[in-house]
This record gives sequence, structure tokens and C-alpha cells, in this order.
Amino acid sequence: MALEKLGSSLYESLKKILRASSIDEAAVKELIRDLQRALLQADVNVRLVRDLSERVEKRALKEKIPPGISRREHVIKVVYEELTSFLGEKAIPLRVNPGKRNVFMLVGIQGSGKTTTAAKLARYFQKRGYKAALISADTYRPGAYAQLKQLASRINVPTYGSENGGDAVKIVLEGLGKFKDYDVVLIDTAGRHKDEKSLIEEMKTLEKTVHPDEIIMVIDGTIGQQAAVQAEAFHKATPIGSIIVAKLDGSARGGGALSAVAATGAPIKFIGTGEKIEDLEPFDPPRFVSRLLGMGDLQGLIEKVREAEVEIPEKKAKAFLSGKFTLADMYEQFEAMRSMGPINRILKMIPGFSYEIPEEMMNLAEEQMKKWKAIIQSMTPEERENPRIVKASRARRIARGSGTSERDVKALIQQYNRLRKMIKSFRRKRLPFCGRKFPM
Ligand SMILES: Nc1nc2c(ncn2[C@@H]2O[C@H](COP(=O)(O)OP(=O)(O)O)[C@@H](O)[C@H]2O)c(=O)[nH]1
Ligand SMILES: [Mg+2]
Repeated sequence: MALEKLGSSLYESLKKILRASSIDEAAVKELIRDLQRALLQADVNVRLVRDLSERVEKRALKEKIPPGISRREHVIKVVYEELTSFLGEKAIPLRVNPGKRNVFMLVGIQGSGKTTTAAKLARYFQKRGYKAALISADTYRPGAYAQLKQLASRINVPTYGSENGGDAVKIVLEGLGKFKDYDVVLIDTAGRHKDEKSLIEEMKTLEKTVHPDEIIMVIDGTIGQQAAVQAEAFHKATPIGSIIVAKLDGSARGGGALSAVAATGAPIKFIGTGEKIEDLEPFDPPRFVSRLLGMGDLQGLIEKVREAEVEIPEKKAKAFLSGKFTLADMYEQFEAMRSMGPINRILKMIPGFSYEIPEEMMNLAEEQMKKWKAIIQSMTPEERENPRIVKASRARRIARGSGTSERDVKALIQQYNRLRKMIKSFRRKRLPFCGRKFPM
């Protein structure tokens, strides 16, 4: 199962709850089954999934709902809170003991982002006033040392390593001898060997001889199920103290990180959000969960859902869905949307849209909405009820009254016709678009 799917399947289950006409025990149970399926498919540990779903079920069904929020919002809140508390409420920092040298060793398979992350961490500590140094223990991949040295030279951090292979343990010990009076020494290791066994052996030996203060596993945020397998293999060899999830830029949601956390029990401390040396952020569990669930801002969404739950009388909703609605109805919907704030903010909260709509297009949509609103306001009630009567002379009058052009007026009427057609075709396809409340 592709990695992003965890997020989207979790989101799909939550969306069902958002759309459900009533939240009863059956709806909650169904959500929990969906949740379990999504987590298990993402290789999250079975026991963990059971614990998590038991807590969600108990809280969703038994907990007294706080005043001011609906049962629907409460259920979503519970899921969100339980996932967050699983990841840790707050970021756990990578601790540096002052007055002593702190040695951190980065492990992970080739390509996960170790070398880049080592340089990013050096920069992170350097900016906080620590004296940092780097050691390259990747003697297997040609050019590994050169890559680290090149990154480090940009930030003026000293590096130790060997151009032409050699014994990784010996090199690390030499490097540590050189960097005695440093606050932080970061060891970049190999991610590949002749075979997996010799890689794991090397990590074990390094751990035993070097005794790093913490072993940090770097995982690629875009990988799926393998995250658990990798994490387990490394954790067996050396105790993983923390995790850094690299490549969490772009649209990667990082569901694999959940599995890595489950496999090692180690907290995520940082995420990598780009190829540049500054692209490292302390991990923020609530933000990560929102991302995982595919929402820009879950709490914001919950609020907006509440505001947007415009009560539409059943009769009107039915008429709308049969395509029998007037421009006035469409206007009402626009109003509901506008009261939610700028359209791009709303679109950003909808997964899929967040990455796909370019800023200019969003602004255009907002401009368009303003125009349409002005046009509809300049119409007579009769014209709103029956846009067909708007011919050339009426269109001219409306354009003048709204400060738009005749073309704009025609475009709106075309849009109205298109929306009607679209809704009629939805009906034919029997899309689950029903319900007393009309979700925008
Ligand atoms: N977009 C993005 N690319 C990254 C990130 N971290 C590492 N990379 C890229 O991933 C590739 C492998 O990184 P590297 O540090 O060499 O991985 P290593 O084999 O584990 O040492 C390189 O092209 C990096 O530029 C990140 O946070 N975001
Ligand atoms: Mg490397």
C-alpha cells in the first residue's frame, strides 16, 4: 500500500463522519473499523492499533461532550487527540549536555537522507552557539566523504573522513580524537554494504566502540511499508534513540514514520523539509497528525465545518439536488462560502487541493466570486429566480449596476447552467451527496 494512502484512508474515514446524517454508535464503530484497517495496512503494530482504537471508541461513545461542539466534532477531535498522543503531545528536543562532548550517530539505509541530515544538524547546533563537527564513517560508497565535506564547507564546520575507504571504526576513533573539545560531533554512517549483514555488523561494532550518546535513525518520509522493516533491522542492531523523517516536503505525508515509531518506540525529533541545509524543523506532533490526515489544519477545518453547516430546509436541498434551484439559491451558497473567509484558505484545507491549485488561480477564483456576488446583487428578484429572461438589454443594465461587463454577466449565467447540469448528472450517478446539511 502506497504510503500517502494511510493519510488519505484515515481522511476518508473521517470524511464519512463529517458527512453522516447522524452520529450514532454504528457510525462510531464503522469509523473505528476504517481506522484500524488504515493503520494495519500501513504496518502499524497490531497491539498498538488495538489500544488506539479501544481508546477512541471508549472516548467517542462514553465521554461527555463538551458544550458548544457537536458529537460529530467530538469524534473527530478524539481521533486527532489519540493519534497525537501516540506520537507524543510535544516535540522532544535532541538534548545537548552542556560542558561535555555530545556524540550523535546517524544510521539508516542508503538514500534515506543521512548525509544531508548530518549537515543540517551541524548547522542547527551551530546556529544555537554550539561547536559542531562531522565525521564520515561511510567508507563503502565512493564520494560519501566528499559529499559531506562539501556540505560542511558551506557552513564552516570541520569534517573528518577518508577519501579512499578504510575501516569505519578506525576513522571514527581518529575523528573523535581530533574533535575532543567540540560540543557536538555528528557521525554519518554507511547505508549500504556488500550485504545487509555486514552493514548491521558494522553498526553494532561502531556502537560498541564509540558509545554514542544517541543513535538517530533517518528514514525517508516518502517510503511505505519498508519503514517498519528498516526500523526493526536497525533497532535490533543498535538501540535507536530517536528518529528523523527526511523528505517531508512536497506532498509526502510520512505515514511510514508511524510504523517506524511503532517498531522502535523512539520519538521523532526532527523532520527534513527540503534539500537545503536550513530545511530541518523540530518535529511537531499535532502538525504531523494534521498532515497525515490530509488536512492543512484540522482544528481550523473543524471550526469551519461548524460555521459552514448551513442549515438548508429539506425541501430546498431536494430541489437543489434535482437541479431546480435559482440563481438566488446559488447566491445563498456563495454567501455561505464567503462567510467562511477567503476561498483559498478553504481550498487549502481540502486534501488534494492543497497541492494542486496554484496561487494565481485561487486569487482568480476569489476575484470571480466578488464579481458574481456583485452581479447577483444587481439583479431583480425575478431575474434571480429565472435567469433565462436575462437577455442583452437586461445584461447591459446588470453589468452597469454591478460595475462589471456584459461578458461577466453572461459567464455567470453560463456557470449557473453548468452547475445545474452537473448536479443533475451527479444525481444520475447517485453520488452520495445527500443529507440535511449541505456541505460546501
Ligand atoms: N527534498 C528533499 N530531499 C532530501 C531531503 N533530505 C535528503 N534529501 C535528498 O535525498 C538524497 C539522498 O540524501 P543523502 O543525504 O545522500 O542520503 P544518505 O544516502 O542516507 O546519506 C539527496 O539527493 C538529498 O539531497 C529532504 O528533506 N528533502
Ligand atoms: Mg550518505
